[in-house]
This record gives sequence, C-alpha cells and structure tokens, in this order.
Amino acid sequence: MSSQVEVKYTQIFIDGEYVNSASGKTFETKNPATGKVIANIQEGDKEDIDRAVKSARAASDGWANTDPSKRAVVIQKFADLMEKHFDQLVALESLDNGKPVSLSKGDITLAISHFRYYAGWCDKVTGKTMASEGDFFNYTAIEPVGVVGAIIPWNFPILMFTWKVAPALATGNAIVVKPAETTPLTALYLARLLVEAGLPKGVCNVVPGYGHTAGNALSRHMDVDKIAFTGSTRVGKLVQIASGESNLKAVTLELGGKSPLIIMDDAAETDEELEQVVTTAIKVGIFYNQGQVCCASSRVFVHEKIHDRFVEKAVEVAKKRNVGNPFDDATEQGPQQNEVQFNTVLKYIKIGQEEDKATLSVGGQRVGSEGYFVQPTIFTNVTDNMTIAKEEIFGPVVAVLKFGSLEEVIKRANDTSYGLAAGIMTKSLKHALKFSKEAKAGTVWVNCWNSFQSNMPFGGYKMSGFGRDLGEYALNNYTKVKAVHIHIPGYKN
Ligand code: TXE
Repeated sequence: MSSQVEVKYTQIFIDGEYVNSASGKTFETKNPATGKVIANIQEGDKEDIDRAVKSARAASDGWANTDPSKRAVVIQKFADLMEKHFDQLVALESLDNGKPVSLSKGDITLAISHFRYYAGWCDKVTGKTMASEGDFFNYTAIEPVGVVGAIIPWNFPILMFTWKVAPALATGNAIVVKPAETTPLTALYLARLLVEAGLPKGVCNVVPGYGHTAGNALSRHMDVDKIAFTGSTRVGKLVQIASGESNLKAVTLELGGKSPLIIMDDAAETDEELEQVVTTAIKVGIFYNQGQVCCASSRVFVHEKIHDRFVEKAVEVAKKRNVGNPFDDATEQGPQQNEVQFNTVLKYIKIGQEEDKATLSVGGQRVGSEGYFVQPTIFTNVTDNMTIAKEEIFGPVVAVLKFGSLEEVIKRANDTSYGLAAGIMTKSLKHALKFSKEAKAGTVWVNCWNSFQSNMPFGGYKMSGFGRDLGEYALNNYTKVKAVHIHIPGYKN
C-alpha cells in the first residue's frame, strides 16, 4: 500500500459542515515514521466546543425520536461506507498513527463489525413492566442521555471512535467527539461518511484540539450530559473532577493498565507449545500495536521451571521482529505514535537499566535516526517493586518476572493499582478457573490475549476506570432509566 494518501479533511466538523476554528488557530499533525508534518488542522477550543454542543443539542431530540429501525439503517449504511472507503481509511490511519497497515486493516474490520452489532441494538433497548402494588400500572422507560462528549486517545483512533460513537448513536444520542491531538485525521474523515450515510446534521460533531483546552471545555460544559473517556489515569481523574465542578455529568473512564499474564509450567511442555506461548505473551500480548495497548501484557510472570526456555525464545522473537515502515506489508512494528510517547518509553528503559537494575535481555535502543521507532525490549530478573513492574510504559517493553506457585503469583498479579486485564496460560482447567475468579481485572484471557468481540464488555477494575465499552453493557453508558408510576383507580396490573 502506498503512503501517498490524500488528506481531504482538516477542519472542525460541526453541524454537518467542515468549518475553521473560531480562533483561526491551527496545529500540526505529524507522521510518526518520519517526524514530518502531514497537515495543519483547525484547532478547536472552548468556543468551537460550545458551537458543537449547541449543534448536538439541537439535533438530539430529532435523532432520539427517529424510529429505531431507521437509526439502524443509517448505522448499517455507515458500516457499508467504511467498507467502501476501507483502503483510504487504512492508509490515513497508518499515516497519522504509525501503525503497520496490517494492524489498521484489523482495527477497521473490527470497527465495522462493532457498528453492525450496535445497529442491531437500536430496536432492542427495552424497559420493563413491573408487578404493581395497588391500582397502578408501573413501567420503566430507557431513554438516551442526550448529548455525549467522547474524548478519545491516539493508540486506536478509529476503534476508540467506534467504541463510543456506535453505542451512543444506536441508543439515540447526539455526540461531540474530541479526537487525540496527534491523530485527528480518521475521525474527521468518518464524520463526513456518517452524514453521507444519512445521519442528520449535528448528531455527530468532531472537534480536534488539545486536551487541556478543547477536552477540558467538553468535560466542563454545562450542557453535556455525559463524557465517555479513554486515556490516561491522570486525565481520567481530571475529567471526573470537571464533572463534579460543572453539571455532574455522567462519566465513564477506560484508563491505563499494567496487566499480568501468568504462564504455568504445563503450558509449554513441548517446543511447539513454547512457541505458541511466546507468540501469545510477546507478539500478541505486549508487542502488538507497538505496545501502545491499555491492556498490554506488560508483566509476564513465568513459572520458574520454564523461565529460562521462555526467555531464550522470547529474545529470539524480539530480535527477529520486523520494525520499520508502516506501509511495508512485511512490517510488524511501526514507530511509537508521537514524540512524547517515544521519549517516555526510552525514559522507562533507562530507569529499568539504571535505577531498577533489571537485566536488559534484548532491545533498549531507538531504531534509526528518523521517526519514533523503539527496539522490541525485554527486561528479565524484574522484581515486583521495580518501577518498570509498576508503571504503565505503553511501549514495546516487557517485564518478565519469575514465580513458583499459583497462590503466590495471584497475590503478586493483583498487587497493582490497575485492573484492566489479566491472563493465564495453562492446561489445567482448575488453575484457569481459580485465576479467572481471583484476578482483580475487568477482562481475563485464558490461553489467549487481546481477544475482542463486539458482544463482550471491556473495562477496568480499580484505577483502570469504570463503565464498560462494547457489548450490551455499553448501552448503560448512553442511557437513563425513567420510572413511570401511573395511578389508575380500579385497575390492577
Ligand atoms: O494521554 P491523555 P497521553 C496512557 C499511556 C500513555 C499515557 C499518556 O500510559 O503513556 O496515558 O498518554 C485528552 N481534559 N494512555 O498523554 O493525555 C487528550 O487530548 C480533557 C492509555 O496521550 O490521557 C486525548 O484526546 N481531555 C490509553 C485524550 O485525553 C484531556 C490511551 C487521551 O490523552 C485533557 C492513551 C484534559 N485536561 C494513553 N488532557 C488507554 N487507556 O488506552 C488530555 N486530554
């Protein structure tokens, strides 16, 4: 695939039109593979957020009262358009985000399936008729929250747009999306496709801009009913505070993690099994998407009996990994998404070597002199209280830790302020079920990692946040329950 992709949309999308920012300011979005500017984007701030919220508010009742079957048709049509524009979306995502085209293809395929899944929910969100005490007819009605603000990160720009927009639209809400400042291009493109699919103007607005300005204005807006946020735990707290200091809007937060994967000795009895285990733990678990995955298996606990064999194989995999141009089909790992993240990853690698004094078994350097590429990196001899075992690095850097018994390792795995995902690889059903029950995490993967399905909820325990994306559970984020008590003398329900 060629990286020569036309960037058509660089303006703010409000009320079905691309417009310039109120301030006239722009900001640059860069190609992380080269560090060079791709385009200048209109920079949204408070005034633009205000215009977008007004537009969403004006459109929200009309969309909420549109027949659910008609809403479903629009969402399905939009999924069709994503298929039609698949190649442009893949190219734009890889250009702006830096992820290899094979990964963009995977993300967009999944996003399309999520939109189709939520289209199916439009006419299936129902209240209940209650058994009534006395002469009453009582029921609950499920209503849209109204105007949703979605603040999304840069690691999966299209997919995170989808996780918020699809259920919000299916349940009849209007929405203002604030994409991450380093990856605004695909959200701006999708906004246009939504209108082409028949979404009324104003129902979905996209305001690119910085977090502390546009994101903050959205979080503090008095006429926004709900914020759906995915990003860092630090900013998640700010969003929650902004709600408390403004109109107490509902908030759901999907935040960071330091997810543990436990590899029991029975998981890798043969060389073939070892190969499979290393693929799951290393290629899929931590190196996927340049390690920029909130649920990455960044702490890999390996049973002492297989530890050395595991490390040997994992180092081999890291050395062979194809790091380079995202537009080359053979590339497995692209650059870190932005310069700040690139420096953060290199900083943690230094901490791992100098302060933690863990063993750097492979990697640790930048790759090349252009762009934000980092070598796949494995630290061994890591102990629980080292910084690299506690803090989210969000890069292709894994901490390998040794353990002796399941009881011991469950305690260690849970000893973290995060709780997004956890996993175990074993042949023992008993061990798998024990771990699944005792892991303090919103998702547990057994003999797999990074498995996602439209109907399976995703979200955190502890400081990884609250609320669930995906599945039927995500509908709760975008709806309110109304209790209706009707007194009808002489009538018994
Ligand atoms: O995230 P931010 P950053 C983690 C990961 C990474 C770290 C920092 O550990 O290293 O966060 O990344 C918007 N009010 N994750 O700094 O700032 C911002 O514009 C309202 C985990 O890029 O949280 C962007 O749209 N919004 C993660 C979004 O928040 C604000 C994905 C996320 O950016 C704001 C990304 C403010 N004051 C990073 N400040 C995951 N859970 O998947 C920023 N934003």
